[in-house]
Amino acid sequence: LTDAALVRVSKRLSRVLRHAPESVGVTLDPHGWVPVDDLLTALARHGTQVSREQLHEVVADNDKQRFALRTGADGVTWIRASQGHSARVGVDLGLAAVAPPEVLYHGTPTTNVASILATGLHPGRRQHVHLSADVPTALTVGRRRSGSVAVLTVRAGLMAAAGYVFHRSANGVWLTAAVPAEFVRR
Ligand code: HQG
Repeated sequence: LTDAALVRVSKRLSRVLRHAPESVGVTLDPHGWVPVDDLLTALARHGTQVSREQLHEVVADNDKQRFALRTGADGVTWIRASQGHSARVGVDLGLAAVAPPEVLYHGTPTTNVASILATGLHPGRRQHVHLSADVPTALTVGRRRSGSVAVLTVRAGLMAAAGYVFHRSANGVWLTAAVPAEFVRR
């Protein structure tokens, strides 16, 4: 596939596997997985022809390793998004609670900063607040939306000590339900 096609299919997969499986008529299992063959059949029925080999290429080449594949003992291969799901899709990724590093980072358009400092980080339409392990990654996340980006520091160690739970997705994104304002620093 061309680079443009890889991105196009990746975006389509993100939409289906994170936000709208019903848009192509597939159902995710409770942990977010769907059999690859079911997904490819459904995509083809909705105008996106992707072969099994091409799907594997999209997964392997993906810049953020957004998708995970798993083959069961019965030989059936399943796929899911490793993170980023909408709350309304309601999947349980089954990730263990992990002790976070002392600080994590959150990149966001500067226009959000005042509100975040006042009310904390909310998951919005997603299941979790997404946090980055390093500043460059947080900058990349924040830049998706606007030119002017702020990187906020989250006192993850203090949060964990206070009983808040953190997970790390298979592709290294830190996830937590919400971050109260007292743990956010500019
Ligand atoms: C903001 C990408 C005002 C928050 C990335 C963010 C990530 C507030 C936006 C993943 C707020 C939600 C998620 C408050 C939060 N006031 N704004 N109180 N609380 N916000 O897209 O973290 O490329 O749901 O700062 O790499 O930007 O799609 O979250 O700007 O891992 O794979 O509300 O998406 O991954 O936006 O990004 P999002 P996010 P992919």
